[in-house]
Amino acid sequence: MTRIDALRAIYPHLSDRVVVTIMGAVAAELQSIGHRANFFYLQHAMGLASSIGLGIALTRPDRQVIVMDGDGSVLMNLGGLSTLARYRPRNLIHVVFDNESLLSVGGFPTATSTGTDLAGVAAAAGVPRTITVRTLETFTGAFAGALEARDLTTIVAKVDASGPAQFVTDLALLENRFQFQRYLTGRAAGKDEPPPSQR
Ligand SMILES: Cc1ncc(C[n+]2csc(CCOP(=O)(O)OP(=O)(O)O)c2C)c(N)n1
Repeated sequence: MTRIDALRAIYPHLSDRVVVTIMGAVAAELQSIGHRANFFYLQHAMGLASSIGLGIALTRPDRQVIVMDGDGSVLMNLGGLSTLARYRPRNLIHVVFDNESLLSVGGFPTATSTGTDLAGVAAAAGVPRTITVRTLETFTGAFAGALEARDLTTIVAKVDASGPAQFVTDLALLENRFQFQRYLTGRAAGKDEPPPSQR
């Protein structure tokens, strides 16, 4: 399974949900399919996409939050899994694209290539629903199941260590941030904004 195929398969489900990705290949690939105001690509902070997602999920229980992570990023902050489990946001789905590699910086092998089982780690941390999938069919099935279950779910999707030809896009970090913030607060571009004193 390639990550871009997996992203294409679930893309129709992302239109009315909050999406947070880690930086690098997954961000570039999702953007290449089509950026939306409800997508936030967390730059630089490996391991913290799930923490941003957790904060949004807890403060916006009315929204479903999808976090898209990489194995190297999750491995850099394994404690993020126990924090997720501790608060158990039922409106958060954590997708970890596990290519067993730090692909975005040259493809160095990660610990999942030598046996670390991230779904097992998530389960041991207390995440109530975890699954590892290796095919597009099982991935889309697991994603649909998680949407329906309405409980904290970690889906580890084993994907090929292949990625986009380039990582640079014309969406600047601050532009993404302000657009996403407006989306979250219901002040999408084009809508009238109240003066700061009335917010
Ligand atoms: C704290 C931190 N350390 C290092 C980097 C440099 N860096 C950017 S992307 C990346 C690899 C990410 O690996 P993974 O999460 O497995 O995703 P992949 O690139 O394989 O899709 C690294 C090391 C960073 N952005 N932040």
